[in-house]
Amino acid sequence: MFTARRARFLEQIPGAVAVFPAAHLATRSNDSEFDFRQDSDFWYLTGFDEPEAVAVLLATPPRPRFVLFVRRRDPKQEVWNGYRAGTQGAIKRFGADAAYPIDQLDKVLPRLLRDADRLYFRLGHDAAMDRKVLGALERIRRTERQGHAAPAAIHDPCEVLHQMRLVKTPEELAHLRRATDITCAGHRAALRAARPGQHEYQLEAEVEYVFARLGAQSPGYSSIVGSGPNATILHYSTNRRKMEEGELVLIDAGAEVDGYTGDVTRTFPVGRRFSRAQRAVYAEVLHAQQEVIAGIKPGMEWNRIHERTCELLTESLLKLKLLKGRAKTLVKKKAYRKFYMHGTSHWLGMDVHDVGHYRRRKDWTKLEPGLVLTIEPGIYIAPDAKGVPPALRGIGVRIEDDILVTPEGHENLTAGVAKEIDEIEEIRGRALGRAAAG
Ligand SMILES: [Mn+2]
Repeated sequence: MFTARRARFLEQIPGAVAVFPAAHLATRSNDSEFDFRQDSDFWYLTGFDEPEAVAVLLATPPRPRFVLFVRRRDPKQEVWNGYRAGTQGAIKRFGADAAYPIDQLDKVLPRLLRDADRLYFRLGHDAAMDRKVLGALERIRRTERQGHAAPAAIHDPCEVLHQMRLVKTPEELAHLRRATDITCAGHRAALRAARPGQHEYQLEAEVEYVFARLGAQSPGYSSIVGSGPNATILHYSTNRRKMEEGELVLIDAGAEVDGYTGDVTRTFPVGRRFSRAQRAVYAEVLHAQQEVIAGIKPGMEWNRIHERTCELLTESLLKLKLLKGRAKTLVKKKAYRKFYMHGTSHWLGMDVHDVGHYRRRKDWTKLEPGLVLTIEPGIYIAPDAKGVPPALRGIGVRIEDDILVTPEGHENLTAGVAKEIDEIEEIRGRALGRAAAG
């Protein structure tokens, strides 16, 4: 899989060399570190899951090559911090044509870069690596009289690589489906587990417990569990509040499996049923989400998703008496922004906000089979919103699913979690009924 990807990448940069650094370990506090997560670009091309590594892909004569710089094996260190592949592992297990210890990078890199037409390297992403690469170029320039030349231009490899990552291969979709399946299971568990009097972090634990138990390596991003007014805070991830009967709770969480993540949001009552006001808002968001999903098919321009959502939600806000006036004028003035302030969609894959162009110059990206995107409309009414029916204040609703574009239209990868009002109330009723009985 990785060999084929590297070959496809190299075909697109004839005569050039590309350099990709691995992610670094990040300090959490004092001498302890965050769990290591490999850089997605590096991982996509190598499958190599260690820090302190650099991949060099050469599309120069005599033939395409893949060179890995890795940490030296070190039995003493490995006892403390885990196994290292070393240079032999890089060749045998990860398919490198050659491998060097990472401490040899400064010495070897000029040899790999010299005489390439162009260099593909993402400047500005990793300052230490910028210095190393620019240093290597300078050392090559000093060997001009020996007949060598430094690459004449530096390009961003992501122009090529991110367009590759945007269109998911069947292998990637298999990983992504595992991630979205586990994501759904976590949300289903939360939908059963929530109880009035519980804290948001306890519900977060229910979701993440299921993620971990089913094999997710980590959540793909910080889980959001916002109850009551917290549901109106878009990236709330403090998750410390006590949830009360009569409130809604919004959960935005995704499981990461083998480098791919789900991204799902559900909003449901902490008790058994939606209040009349909550139901009214929820029904509008659900309607918009289902309408927009129904229209997803190849050829559609990406920006139409958000435009259509804003049109639908403007009508909803008029119905809810949150806005007054003519729909057309309100859409033009973006009046919905007071209650719907984020975008409707983003690409999904190895990163929750995955890579790939949304727009190039004047042209919006057209949907095509193999793209995966979220559809996530919402309505958020601040607790202190002025000129708003009091019953609606403090209500926040978002509903989000992960959609695969198919040749025929689309497939909802996260249809496995309830979102219809009746379904949700039935699940909540059964869950709380059992709790009362048991
Ligand atoms: Mn999202």
